Amino acid sequence: MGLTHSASTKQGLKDLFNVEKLKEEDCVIALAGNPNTGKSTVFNSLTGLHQHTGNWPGKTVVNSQGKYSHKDKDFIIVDLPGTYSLLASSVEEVVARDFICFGKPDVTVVVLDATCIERNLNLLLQVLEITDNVVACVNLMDEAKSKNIKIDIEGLSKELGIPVIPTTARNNVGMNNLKDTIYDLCHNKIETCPVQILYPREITEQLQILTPMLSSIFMDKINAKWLALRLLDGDDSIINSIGKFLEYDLKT
Ligand SMILES: Nc1nc2c(ncn2[C@@H]2O[C@H](COP(=O)(O)OP(=O)(O)OP(=O)(O)O)[C@@H](O)[C@H]2O)c(=O)[nH]1
Ligand SMILES: [Mg+2]
Repeated sequence: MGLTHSASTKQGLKDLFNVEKLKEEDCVIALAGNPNTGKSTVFNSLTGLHQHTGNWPGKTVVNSQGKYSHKDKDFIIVDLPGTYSLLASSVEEVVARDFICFGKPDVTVVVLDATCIERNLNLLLQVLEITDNVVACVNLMDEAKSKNIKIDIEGLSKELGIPVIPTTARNNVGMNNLKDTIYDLCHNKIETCPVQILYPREITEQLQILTPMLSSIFMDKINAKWLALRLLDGDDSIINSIGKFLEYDLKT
């Protein structure tokens, strides 16, 4: 079966994710993160009252979307459910994964809790397997400061190969910097070079076979290496989502 549908198009976003672009050049931003890291606070700080809440199509999970303008551009931001991973073991994880993977947001912001950053890196590294266009927002910087936790923001940014922005969203601190960085990434004014995760030899060998095969089927519709990893992991839910969003049956 051919690939007939692109979720990243204006109509695809509307039909599959209920995300409506007013103009083709509007930028779509996904906001991901572990539960309770301040995603909704970041979302509220960016969008003010320009937001609305519904459900994800076919799911009972809340879908909050908002809008903001920065410089000369309009941004649509989607507050994803809080998840510890994207391995699709809960409906929230499926929703977050499917949006990042098939909704093709222009930028994904991963909100991290500055007081327990290591625990939060698991999700961030999973997002970096799917997309290069990522900003890490290290939130709760005030809490970290009061606990005497120091974070080497520049060092983290170098290690991860993406921009890292410190924020205290509750007090609107760092938000302009975050908006500037999202803007720059959306408009190719900065490039990322995400850290590459090294897998054991057996997996690397399998990846070398599977990735080019998947790449030739799906082209740039999905990150082929990430898909190969999910298939090697025996993740059935990705096969279902490929059927739903890319109209391709991987079982036959
Ligand atoms: N001290 C401090 N508290 C914050 C900051 N940002 C958010 N909070 C607080 O952290 C708590 C959780 O914030 P939310 O924005 O609801 O977090 P969330 O990630 O959306 O949570 P879930 O949607 O449940 O995953 C709230 O009490 C916020 O007021 C911050 O920068 N500093
Ligand atoms: Mg929230």
